[in-house]
Amino acid sequence: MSFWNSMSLLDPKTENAKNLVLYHDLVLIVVVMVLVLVGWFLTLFLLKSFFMGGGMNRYVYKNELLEIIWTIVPAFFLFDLGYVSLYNLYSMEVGEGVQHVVKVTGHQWYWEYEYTVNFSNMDKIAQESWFKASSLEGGDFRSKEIVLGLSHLNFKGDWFLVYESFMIPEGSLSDSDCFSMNSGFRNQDVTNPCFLMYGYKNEVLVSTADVMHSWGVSELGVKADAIPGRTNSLAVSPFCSGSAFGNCYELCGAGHSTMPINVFITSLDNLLCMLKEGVLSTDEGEEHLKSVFPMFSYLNDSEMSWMLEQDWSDPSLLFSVVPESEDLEEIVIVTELNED
Ligand SMILES: [Cu+2]
Repeated sequence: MSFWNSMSLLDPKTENAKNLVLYHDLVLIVVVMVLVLVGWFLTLFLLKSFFMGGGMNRYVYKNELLEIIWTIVPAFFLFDLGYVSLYNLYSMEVGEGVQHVVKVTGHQWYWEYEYTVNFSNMDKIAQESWFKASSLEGGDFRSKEIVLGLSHLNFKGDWFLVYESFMIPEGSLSDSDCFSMNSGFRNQDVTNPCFLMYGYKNEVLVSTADVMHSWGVSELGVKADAIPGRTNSLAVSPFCSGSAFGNCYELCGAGHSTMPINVFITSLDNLLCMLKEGVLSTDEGEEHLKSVFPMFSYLNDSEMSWMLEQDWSDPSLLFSVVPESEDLEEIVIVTELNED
């Protein structure tokens, strides 16, 4: 994020962004060196009668060795810069070991993010730590924890979480605080950020539903054009958590300036929990949950707190949580679900 009076490049959050900053510094050093050298020669030759007298004829004109040197030395500089640049370019390739994939689709004028969420890789300890942290906020996450604990048994296969990310207009900006994901920055805050994880390789697939856009986040050192009929891929491996901000970098119409990018970088555990919670909070997720657990609405407080303490990795527990007063039909539904 750039602030007033920030004169330098942004703090890099990925190895690639760091390499780009270093490359910028390297080029700057070479440019200054060349400028000083050429400036010195220029002054020398323009004021030759003052500096050299008749030496110009004797040492410079038709001096083939000098000409060879001032042809080869710049060539070496260009070769070095080209080598480092190519090295950076190839290290940006996506390659193998991708841990998390986000599909980004550009629209006039907002971004859409899509994730594949798999409930079978549920980690109970990780989920618990997330909800303990969340409960600091003061909210009641008890029921959600139970729902999450149970859901991995029945949300089989891949679920696609798709949401849109709009810029928050100036009038509805809220102040940032340490729990919400709102940054509070004018023309930069969005309704829903893009979620990436640090310490792992994320792949961002960039495409568009209408005209050309460009998804770029300078702190992550990435930018890819969103071209109709094409999908471009980016590898992002952040080394720290936090927020990174970007923009659309391809003029895409009247609302081009109103589609900022907000990337929320968090740990693998937190990210999985947030995405799962996202799936559960969709209409389809809720509907599925109700169809799978019809007995949820019959539980009283003490039964809920008992459920909270159970280890839900054991599917046979589901038989016993159905209240005794419940009619047989409901129990049959739950039993059938557990047999397959
Ligand atoms: Cu644009």
